[in-house]
Amino acid sequence: MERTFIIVKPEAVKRGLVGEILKRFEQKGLQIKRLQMSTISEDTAKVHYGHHADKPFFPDLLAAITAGPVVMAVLEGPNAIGHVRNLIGATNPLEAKPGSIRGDFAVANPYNMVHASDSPETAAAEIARFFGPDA
Ligand code: 3AN
Repeated sequence: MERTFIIVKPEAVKRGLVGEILKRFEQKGLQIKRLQMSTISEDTAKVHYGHHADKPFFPDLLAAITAGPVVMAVLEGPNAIGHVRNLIGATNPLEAKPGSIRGDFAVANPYNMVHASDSPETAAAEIARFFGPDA
């Protein structure tokens, strides 16, 4: 069994897509183990997206992820990290295939609707960051 971490981003919450996005993970067969709605602070966003700190789009990325409430979840299942990355689609909405979440609902970065961990190491770090070290 593997666990991963996702964020339904502010633009998706605003558009009323929380249920639609969580439904896709559930109907794939992944189990929601933890779920919470909150607003990400600027300081936490800088840590979460620290690997992009030197990119020209970093300020826009911070503004987008802190723009309003998000829904975060821990999902569990066999190969959960890979399945969730497949379900959300490519980072660039233009390259995300129709049928994927980004392919169906997003047109341009940084508004690509959902974040998902991309490795076991980032999943563990992100689950601890947002749900606490004992999650
Ligand atoms: P992913 O979210 O697919 O793991 P990352 O970690 O490379 O991709 O990017 C993190 C976030 O940064 C993306 N979800 C997207 O919102 C934003 N982003 C990535 N590339 C760009 C870009 N060229 N312009 C604006 N925003 C971007």
